[in-house]
Amino acid sequence: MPSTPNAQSLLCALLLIGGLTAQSAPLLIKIVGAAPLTGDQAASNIPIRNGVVLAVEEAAQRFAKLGVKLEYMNADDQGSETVGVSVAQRVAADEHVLGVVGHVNSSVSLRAMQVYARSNLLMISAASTNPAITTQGLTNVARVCGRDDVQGPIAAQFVRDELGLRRVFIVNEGTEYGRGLANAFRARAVAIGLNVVGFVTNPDTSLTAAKPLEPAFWQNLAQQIKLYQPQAVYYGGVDPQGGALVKALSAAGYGGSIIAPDGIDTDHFVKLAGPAAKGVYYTSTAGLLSLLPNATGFIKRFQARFKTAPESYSAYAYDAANVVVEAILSAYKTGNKIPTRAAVSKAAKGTEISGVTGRIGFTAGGDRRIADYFVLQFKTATYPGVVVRKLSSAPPAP
Ligand code: ABU
Repeated sequence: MPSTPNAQSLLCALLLIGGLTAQSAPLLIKIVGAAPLTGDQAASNIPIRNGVVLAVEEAAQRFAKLGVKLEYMNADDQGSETVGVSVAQRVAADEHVLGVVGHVNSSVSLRAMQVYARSNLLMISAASTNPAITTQGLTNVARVCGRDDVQGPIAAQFVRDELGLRRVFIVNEGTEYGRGLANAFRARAVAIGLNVVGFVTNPDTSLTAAKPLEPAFWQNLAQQIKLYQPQAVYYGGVDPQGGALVKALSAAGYGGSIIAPDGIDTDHFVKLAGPAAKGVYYTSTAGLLSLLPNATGFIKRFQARFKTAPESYSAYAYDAANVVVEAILSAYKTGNKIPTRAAVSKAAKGTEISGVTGRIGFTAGGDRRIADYFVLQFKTATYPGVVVRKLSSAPPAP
């Protein structure tokens, strides 16, 4: 027969367990960096992820004073919608996670944010620019970058007003991001009298390294584009396909202008396009770090930590992570109480910080109240380009 512990020994055991728990398991909070960290977009997203790592490491001391261990957690979505959803499910299932900085690809953010919404887990993207991220009224979602319904029209306006061109050919990678930008560019282009001579959507919407498009696809496309004699080609998409397109256009002897969005605001694009990157224009919702008044210290600390220079969106990821940090701290009311995810999401929408990228505060939908937009050009085949235009804008009215 099993022996029955008496009340005194049971109490001792409970006290021992309680004591051990308090000593060996400090309260733990995790902040996640979600981005493509492997695959063909990894090179352009590791600098973004590192912005989150730096912010979390710097904030750890503030949490330690509260008896809380703050930890960074990686979430590699590979730039894939399906991987992104399963990664989001894993992240949401970890009760220690109180905030996600990410994702980067809008098509991934759009799906992952629905998973996070089920537990009201905060997601702040540094770089997902598709409008639908913040127009759905989710209380757990925000971003520190601008939007494609501003970015796309700016490019069309630039082509007409600054480059003085009329005949444009539009290509896009087929994702919500690329297609959305192409449509936004086309709508403004038509409205201001540009002649859209062609519009091609990539038939393969996979962005994963598992299914890269063959160089022949781009070579054929470049030849076809030339037949339409455009004065400008607008590309909506990210750098793997943008690099291939720009290279193919150059090889085909295309001599007109090329303009693309922030998906090519990466050193990786320049490496992929090679000498053909020279002269390419791009819009971005991320400013040049060298022009940001508060960036000097950030650049030094980033360089010291990762032995490489930050890219434009690294600073936005750093700021997004700091918004998460401030939201958790403000929701962390008293004592050893870990705030709920709902409390953190609510606090984030009301958080205001003076970040590396400027003043950050949010609309009810989660957009940055005032976002910056830039037109840049790779004057040489080196990253980053130089700013040729800048403007600031509130998000379009709902
Ligand atoms: N905005 C650059 C990252 C790509 C995307 O939004 O899908």
